[in-house]
Amino acid sequence: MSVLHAGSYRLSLARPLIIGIVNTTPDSFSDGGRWHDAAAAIRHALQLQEAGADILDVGGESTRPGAATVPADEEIRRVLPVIGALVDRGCVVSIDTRKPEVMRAALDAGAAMVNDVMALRTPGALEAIVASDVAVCLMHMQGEPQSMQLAPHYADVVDEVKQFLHGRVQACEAAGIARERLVIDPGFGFGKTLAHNLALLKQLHRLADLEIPVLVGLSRKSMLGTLTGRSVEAREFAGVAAHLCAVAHGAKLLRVHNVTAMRDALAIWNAVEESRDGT
Ligand code: HH2
Repeated sequence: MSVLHAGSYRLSLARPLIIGIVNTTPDSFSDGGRWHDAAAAIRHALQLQEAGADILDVGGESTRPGAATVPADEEIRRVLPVIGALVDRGCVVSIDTRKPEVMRAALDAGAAMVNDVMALRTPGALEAIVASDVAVCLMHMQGEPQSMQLAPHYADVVDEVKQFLHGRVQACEAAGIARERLVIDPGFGFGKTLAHNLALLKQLHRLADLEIPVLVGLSRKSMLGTLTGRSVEAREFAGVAAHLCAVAHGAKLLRVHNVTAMRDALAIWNAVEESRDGT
């Protein structure tokens, strides 16, 4: 049974974990502006915790296609009060950032995990993590958020994503970050067409071969809108279905907006998985 090491926490992955999304941004594609004020973001995060989130992922910069970049000091100003308040209340907090300065500030404030859509490729990011004992999510992205959806191209998307993630795991291990701290993520929607996303979802078990826990984030993403015709706010059922597909193919951590819906779906999943033969 695998266990994720995240700071002082040891998180069992015997059952899939739920990561609740807490965006403190004015412009996120999914909930931009709703929790921009720190007090509102903290209230929202505590509701997600109450609903059953195992980890709260706090982000201060949108990574949606074409999003504007945010200076590090502004990102720190947005996330730090939220992280501090959640850590004080005993929550397991992840920081969603690609900037080493923001990582360091979040770790000082007690974050137990770093979720980096750049997989620690930003100069200084690996160094910011090595000295700590936090968990790290390494995500695959082709290109940069500004341009990634213009013309994504792969010869074999699953193979290329797997090779990339394997390389980043090796770089982390070589730098001294223990395997038990690592999580990998194919990065749904980050430089990928609908066909690429579907291939990755269907063949997610090929990433599980790397023997590092797999995280997926499909919540409210445009592929769900393309498949159902639903607006961003009305993609919850599709999101639950997509995340359960991912769990069936080996995903161990699910990054979602609607924790209640995911928790109910996992209650069914876990009951079926853990049921006896009926003999
Ligand atoms: N998706 C988003 C942001 N961070 N991190 C990981 N590991 N995996 C993902 O799929 C992922 C991520 C985009 O979603 P959201 O946070 O809702 O929107 P925005 O980036 O616009 O804030």
